[in-house]
Amino acid sequence: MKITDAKVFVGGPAKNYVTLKIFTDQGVYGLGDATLNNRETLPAQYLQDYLIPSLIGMDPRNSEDIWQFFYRGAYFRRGPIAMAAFGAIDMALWDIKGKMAGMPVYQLLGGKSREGAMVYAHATGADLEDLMDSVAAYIEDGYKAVRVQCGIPGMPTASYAVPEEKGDSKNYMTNFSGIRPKVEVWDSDRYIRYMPDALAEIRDRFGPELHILHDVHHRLLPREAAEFAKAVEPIRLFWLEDPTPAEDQDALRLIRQHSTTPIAIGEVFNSIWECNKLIENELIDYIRVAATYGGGITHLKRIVDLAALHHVKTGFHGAPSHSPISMAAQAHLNAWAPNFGIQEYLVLGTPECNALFPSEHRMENGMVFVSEAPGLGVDFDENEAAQYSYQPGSHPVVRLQDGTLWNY
Ligand code: GCO
Ligand code: MG
Repeated sequence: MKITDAKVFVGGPAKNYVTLKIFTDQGVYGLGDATLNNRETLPAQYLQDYLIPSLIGMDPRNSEDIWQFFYRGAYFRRGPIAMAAFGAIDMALWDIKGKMAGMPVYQLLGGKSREGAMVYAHATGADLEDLMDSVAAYIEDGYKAVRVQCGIPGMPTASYAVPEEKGDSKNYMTNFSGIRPKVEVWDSDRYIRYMPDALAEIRDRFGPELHILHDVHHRLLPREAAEFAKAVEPIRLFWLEDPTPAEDQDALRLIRQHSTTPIAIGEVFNSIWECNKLIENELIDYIRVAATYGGGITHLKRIVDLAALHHVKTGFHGAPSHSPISMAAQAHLNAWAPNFGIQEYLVLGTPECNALFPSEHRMENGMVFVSEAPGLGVDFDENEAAQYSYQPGSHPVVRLQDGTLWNY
């Protein structure tokens, strides 16, 4: 069996999805997602210029060897661009493998460990009152877990994942359009003084059953993060996400020494080498690496297996920039993983998105039910794709009030 061709498409409804389609001499094709949010043209170019020429002629069934060929063959290893490109190839090869075997990918990983996988939605609001309405709406829809973010009184600008205007909450998406970054102004002290009480009010209003998650988005210093994690301990969060930037892994030790609040980290990691120490030292509770820029199913499975040895559960990144293809790859891992924790899930299902990526996966009552179709269980409509093209976008940058640049 041989790979005969591969094509890359960039674009989509309101998002630049990077979709890879690998063709074979047996008529079976595979799909992969290489969407690196706001840097989409780079993995696309990497695939086109460097990887696809070598891929043609290879036996698609040898997905492990092909992964090693590109990873080791790059010499300059890792990084989000390369790992997104390898990840897309890897997902497409698992898709082909499943289609050839006549089995959904989760069967090839070891079968189902559960029927449905719990997901969390993003509740948000310009203020706490709006956030409460947003949480209530998700509970009404059957969600068992919600991530909560809201505006902080006196904060100079709206900050991460928070709308500027009241009333703009459920299904709010950060607007990344335009190539020049928008500037947010941040004040950690204000945040630390306000947010623990706000989280306590949410717990009081919705009771002990709701799984409450909160994302600090890398904004705090280690000592501040330890103070914050300790202050929110009585609220019993499901997790506290990215309390500090993850480059300094010892920072997590300080947080651990001061609090038992569960910690989730890893959405910006690209490989096992960025989280093996955090996992082995049991400094985190949930690992958030995504199939998209974490090298696909082959590499993410290695991380999941290591995590399982250290009581670390999965909580894969699932921001709306991931296309339904990588969300499907993660749905298969979630169905299998003995140490599954939760899946981040944002409403992708606009009619335009469903038309571009017809999918067999089902979302019901805050749970994802994995597709039983052979392969990944998602298709890609090239006719639909023809109407879309790349639209430039950028993440905001963050400054402190005196102008100092901070972490987005
Ligand atoms: C999350 C993330 C995202 C990121 C986004 C950047 O927890 O979902 O923090 O919202 O900000 O993926 O592209
Ligand atoms: Mg996050």
